[in-house]
Amino acid sequence: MLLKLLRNGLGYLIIFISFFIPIKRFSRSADEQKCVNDVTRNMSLYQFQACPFCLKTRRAIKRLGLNIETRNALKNPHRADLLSGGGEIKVPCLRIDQKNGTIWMYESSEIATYLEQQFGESSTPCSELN
Ligand SMILES: N[C@@H](CCC(=O)N[C@@H](CS)C(=O)NCC(=O)O)C(=O)O
Repeated sequence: MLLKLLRNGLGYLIIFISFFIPIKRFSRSADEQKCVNDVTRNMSLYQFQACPFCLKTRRAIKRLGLNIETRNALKNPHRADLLSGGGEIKVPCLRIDQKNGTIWMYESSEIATYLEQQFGESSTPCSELN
């Protein structure tokens, strides 16, 4: 209980500090943004508000200008979905719904790298993929 309080307190302290650390946003044209929004409509981030790894992932999402829905994994139905779909209650987890199935991607670094490769500066423009 005390450990949980301390962990949450520390998490919120990190969120507070990060509020003062600016994020250099990646910018793209309106058409390109629309295309990216269409792609990210099939993604959602299972997370806890006060989790530092989730904060790191949310900052990566913000920096890349992505509209990815965040889902509170402390509460159902999201918690139950994460467990049944991904296999464990660990956050952050990026859910990617595709025609041929759903990918549950754990690990903040892996998620950040994936999003950077898909939507970052060196990625293939979204409009050229279709
Ligand atoms: N190496 C993982 C660490 C993730 C992690 O430890 N997440 C914690 C929350 S900060 C968690 O999900 N713990 C399970 C729980 O609290 O039930 C990452 O970078 O994503």
